[in-house]
Amino acid sequence: MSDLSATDVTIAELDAFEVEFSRVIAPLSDEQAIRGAQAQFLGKKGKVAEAMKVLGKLPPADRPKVGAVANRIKATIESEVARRLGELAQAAAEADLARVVDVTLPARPVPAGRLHILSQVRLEMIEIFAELGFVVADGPQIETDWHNFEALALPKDHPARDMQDTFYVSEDIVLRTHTSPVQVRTMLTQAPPIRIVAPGFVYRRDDDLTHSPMFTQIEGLAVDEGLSFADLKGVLLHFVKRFFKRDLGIRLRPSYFPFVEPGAEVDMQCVFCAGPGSACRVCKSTGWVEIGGAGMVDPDVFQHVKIDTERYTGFAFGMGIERMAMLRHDINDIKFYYEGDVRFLEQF
Ligand code: 2NM
Repeated sequence: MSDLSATDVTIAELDAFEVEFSRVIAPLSDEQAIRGAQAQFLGKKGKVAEAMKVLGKLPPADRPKVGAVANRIKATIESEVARRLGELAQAAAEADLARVVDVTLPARPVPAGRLHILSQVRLEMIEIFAELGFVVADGPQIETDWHNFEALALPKDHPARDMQDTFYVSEDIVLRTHTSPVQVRTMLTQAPPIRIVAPGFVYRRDDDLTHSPMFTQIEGLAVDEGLSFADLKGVLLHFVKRFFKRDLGIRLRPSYFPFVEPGAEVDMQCVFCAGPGSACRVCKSTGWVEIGGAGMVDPDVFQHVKIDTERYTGFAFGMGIERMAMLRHDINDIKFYYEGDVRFLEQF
């Protein structure tokens, strides 16, 4: 042992502080105690300072080496103090948070939105017609009298104008009573062959249990060479089977629409009952329910939009989206569509 120099002894002593300090600080768990331990080693009268008092007695050449060891020990102790104080602060913050927020609670459910049932049904209807080559056409809801009536062979004095009580914006401007003006605009701007569906809001001065002043329609139009009533029936039959996912039949009853000739009302077999004989509120036990109107475009309409009546024929049809959604989802009152009651809406 006698060959250990004073320098070696001092360095060994300083090195021992590092181990000693970690033993001292390990069980401490409050800031004051940790600061105390720090002072005990690094303070003015601390262990490191005490050990360094011998520095003046060591050979001058050894002093930088001893100083470097002392600095290393100081740095180690300081960083250990900082690390432990950081841990304490973090634990305190977490404890604080836990008092206010129970982080183990399950998250509050975020209510998922969805498309309105009328939008869902509209998109499904569009999809089915798209499979048959129809594309969506769009137009203004505030229309000229000409696009909504005149071009559809409904002059101002025509009695059929009463069929659709109209909201007038001014003498020549109306809220469209059907989406047919979209067909008119398409025929004015596109050459046949035409295959379009026009979905959207329409307006009529009606307001009772089965009528709303604003409702949604989808109308279809095909114009080409050689189109016949059979093509119309084929499109409607395909639509009904696809939409209701059942092998239902349709029938076309002669009826009057001013812009088609011949015109027909479209019935389909009742989705709710087994036909005549069973007491059914939907079809009144006839086995058939009306779903819309249709017909061959009247040559008068083609003349208004300058389509060659010698070359082209066309068929058109129209359905109410509210009605199709009612039949599809067993909804029995149109008011549900417009009330915005989530108990209704979230069923779909
Ligand atoms: C219906 C019924 C019958 C129809 C006719 C036309 C047009 F513009 F081509 F003349 N568009 N829509 C039509 C025909 C609509 O809805 C009940």
